Amino acid sequence: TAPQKSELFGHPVGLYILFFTEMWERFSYYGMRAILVLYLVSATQGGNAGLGWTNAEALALYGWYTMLVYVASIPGGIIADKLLGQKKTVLWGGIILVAGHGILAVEEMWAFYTGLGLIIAGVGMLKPNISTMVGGLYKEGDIRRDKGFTIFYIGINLGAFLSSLIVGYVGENIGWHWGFGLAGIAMALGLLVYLWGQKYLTEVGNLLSKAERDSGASFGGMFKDLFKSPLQLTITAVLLAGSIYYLLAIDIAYGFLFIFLTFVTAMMLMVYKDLTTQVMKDRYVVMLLSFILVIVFWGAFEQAGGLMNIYALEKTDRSLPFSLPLIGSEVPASWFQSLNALFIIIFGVIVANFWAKRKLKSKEASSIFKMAIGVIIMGLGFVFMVFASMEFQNNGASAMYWLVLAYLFHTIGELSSSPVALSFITKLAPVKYASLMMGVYFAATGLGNKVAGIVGEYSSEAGDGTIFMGITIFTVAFAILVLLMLKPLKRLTHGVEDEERELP
Ligand code: LEU
Repeated sequence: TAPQKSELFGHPVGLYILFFTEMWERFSYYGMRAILVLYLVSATQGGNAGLGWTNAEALALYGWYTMLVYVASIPGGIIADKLLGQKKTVLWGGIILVAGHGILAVEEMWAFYTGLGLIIAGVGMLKPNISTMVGGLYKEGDIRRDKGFTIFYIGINLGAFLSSLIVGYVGENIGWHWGFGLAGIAMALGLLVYLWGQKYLTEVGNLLSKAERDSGASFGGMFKDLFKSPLQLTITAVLLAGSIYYLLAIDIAYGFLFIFLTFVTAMMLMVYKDLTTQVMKDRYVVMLLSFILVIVFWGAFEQAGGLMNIYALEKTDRSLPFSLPLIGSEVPASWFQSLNALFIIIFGVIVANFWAKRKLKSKEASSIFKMAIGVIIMGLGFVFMVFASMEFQNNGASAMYWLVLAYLFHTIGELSSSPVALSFITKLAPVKYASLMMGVYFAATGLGNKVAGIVGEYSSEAGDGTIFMGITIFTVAFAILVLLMLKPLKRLTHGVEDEERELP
């Protein structure tokens, strides 16, 4: 048989090629991210000199950067659908990323901004399209698809876990630019794996024929649809009013956000109109609705890097009864950031098996169900943070295990939601727009990040105990609402998951 067909541990070999490519890509992404803010705020003088920015300036750049990398997935998806196909777009994304991370090793301001720009473009081209390719390895109805995505997700977190420790250490102790350079080398390794593995990917990620790509709607006319019905008119009016208001209020960031949402709405309408059958249209609608769950999920979950990070630093008693080499007798606050990735590596397969078994027993295990349960488990994780806040009120510090328990619940929730969402998109998205839809999904996670930042900002007024409590109540209530609507939502999928089984 051809290499494409060969399997390893019950999955196509192509999965492992994508696994290691993405592992190195995430290694470079999260490694660079781990030292970015530290580099920005370090003094311009001294041994390991940084840029000497204020905390506020550094966090502002960080917020923009982490949102833009995911928003760039939309153009990245369009390039794949219309111009190159996913496979070649991933290749170019990888090359651009090697260049971007590599340039950051140069100690010059022009190099810094060029590097960031290239990384945004590179992630936008690579990340959504490599995810779509994972789905392409499995036939419709193959029960292994969800598990394949979980394996892929473990690769993501293996990269994230190792890099935050290794690049973090090199950046802080040897030099920031050595850390950035190391991220570049890691991405080069990913690129080599990808090139070497092409023979296992012959049937996935190829460009559709010109006739298929050019049929139906064109991007040129997409804005006309914004003004078609009273509902669309209302949505458009709100978006445009938002754009104008924020641009006039000189809050350029939010102004752009609204303009961007206007674009996305136009594109989504165009795609809807372009779909030819009611089944396709319904599946498309339920996919877009599931993105609301995605935004709620990441909007809560992403307190990890913000509020919970600061909580670990300022309000948690991190002292140990013994002393360890390198760190002494206090656990560094940043270590709590690695717990999520570590728990994913440990529990990934267990959670995926749990759901797969349920499915085989014909119990409820649809994607929407899993995602909603994931939101509930994640939301309940914040209850531990409420307890931690109460302990802090009484004792002036709270114990470390509250954070560990919270991250554990967050991770189990993530494993029930996030890889499932990736898989779900590849089941529902119309082939012609598969990459674009994945791009919109990642943009939704970027939006979730933004929401998390906004919620986090309120903690100084409301107190973090109240915020944690509020997040639990909102997320759990929202997910219950989704569960109540499970039947009609599932009807819209037209049984896309009913027939899943072990294919011969
Ligand atoms: N951990 C995920 C990743 O890097 C987060 C993403 C879905 C926003 O793939």
